[in-house]
Amino acid sequence: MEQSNLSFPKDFLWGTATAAHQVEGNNTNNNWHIWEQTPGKIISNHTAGLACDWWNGRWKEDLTHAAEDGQNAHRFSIEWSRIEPKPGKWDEAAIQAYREMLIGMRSLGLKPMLTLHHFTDPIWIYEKGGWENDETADFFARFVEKVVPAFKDLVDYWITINEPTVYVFSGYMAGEFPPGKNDPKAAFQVMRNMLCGHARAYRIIHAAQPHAMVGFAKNFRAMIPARAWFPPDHWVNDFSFRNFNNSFADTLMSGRLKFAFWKDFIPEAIGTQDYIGVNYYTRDHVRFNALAAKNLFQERFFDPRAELSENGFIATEPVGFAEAIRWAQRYYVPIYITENGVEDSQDIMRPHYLITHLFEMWKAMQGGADVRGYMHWSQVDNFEWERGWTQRFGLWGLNPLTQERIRRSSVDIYRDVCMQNAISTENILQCAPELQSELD
Ligand code: IFM
Repeated sequence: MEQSNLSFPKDFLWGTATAAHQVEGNNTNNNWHIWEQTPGKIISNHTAGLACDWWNGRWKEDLTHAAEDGQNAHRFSIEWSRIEPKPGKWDEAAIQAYREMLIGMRSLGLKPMLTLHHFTDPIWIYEKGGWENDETADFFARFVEKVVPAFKDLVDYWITINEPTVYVFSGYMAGEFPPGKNDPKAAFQVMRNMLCGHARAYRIIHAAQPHAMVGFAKNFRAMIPARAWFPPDHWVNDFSFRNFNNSFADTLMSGRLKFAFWKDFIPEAIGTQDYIGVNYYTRDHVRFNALAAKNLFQERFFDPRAELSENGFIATEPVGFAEAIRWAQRYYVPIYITENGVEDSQDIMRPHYLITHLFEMWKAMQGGADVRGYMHWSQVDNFEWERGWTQRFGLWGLNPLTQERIRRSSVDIYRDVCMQNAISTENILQCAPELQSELD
């Protein structure tokens, strides 16, 4: 094997990603708090509780680790319900606390990437019908009008909404997120309103900060028809792919929203992404099942040959990451990988997962993909939504009872990559020796 490192462009962003509700702790004024208090909604009735205790200042410890480990960026989110606890009432102390966090990040050498909405809504929004209510896009715009002037001297990269299709599917189809519905028409309405909210936020940010980079984070689910020779597998796969992967992002190009059986035209959404954020985890095989009417006749499973994560939530499928990047190129904007990672409390598969995925990203870039940054999910174990504390995505482990941080060996591997701005031959030999033949 040639002994040269696989390097990345100068100024490439290397970081980790987190989200307010998952790390801050004591976020008791949002819809997830209500959901967590409702028995049976979260595995083992876990709650976010103190989470990683960031609201009491422990972000300093985790972000110091990140900076010491060679990272130069951090993606995080602000909690709407803290900043606007009641309609139109602003908590200036909360805004100040986020300013301190941003100043801290920058002084550690971490470029902040700020997410405005990451799954949670203030209780007052939830009580007004959440994003099913057309007014929520206006409320969101008012929130964005407030926070952009407060943070714009410290932030250049903005993410309007994290994973809108996950929010829609999990909350309005699968019933796993609040409000726990199975109502495709409501799902369509939420998607529509989130697009309007995104478009409003995009324009507000640009009016205040013309040079800003504004986008949204798309959870791309790779999927392929289980039986290439069987047309019904293609039909259900394509239907699912269009709805889950294309619906939101395509509307930002054409203004045309097509979701399930409904359509709309949202002209104000056209051209509202300066980059696309890609969150990638795994890949499904999709097959037609005449008995699965409730699931729109589709059944999903992982490739039986793929390595599965601890709880079977993720199959290691780096090829799906290559597909995600190729898919993102269709929008002709720069690409930032805003999440990628695996749940693995013992850190057994993470090193291999990490290096094989970074290798796919590097290859895609050699082929012309304009990828400008990679944020690993996550810096430290945190609260995993409906899966509670059962899944551990951190480079660093966390004992939520004692708040002790545990350094996993993946920290050193990612550190090498970030510090060298390259995947080294040693990284490959150590974590994914099978890649050697490709390099030869
Ligand atoms: O923890 C989540 C994150 O909030 C959104 N993307 C997927 C991650 C892992 O489940």
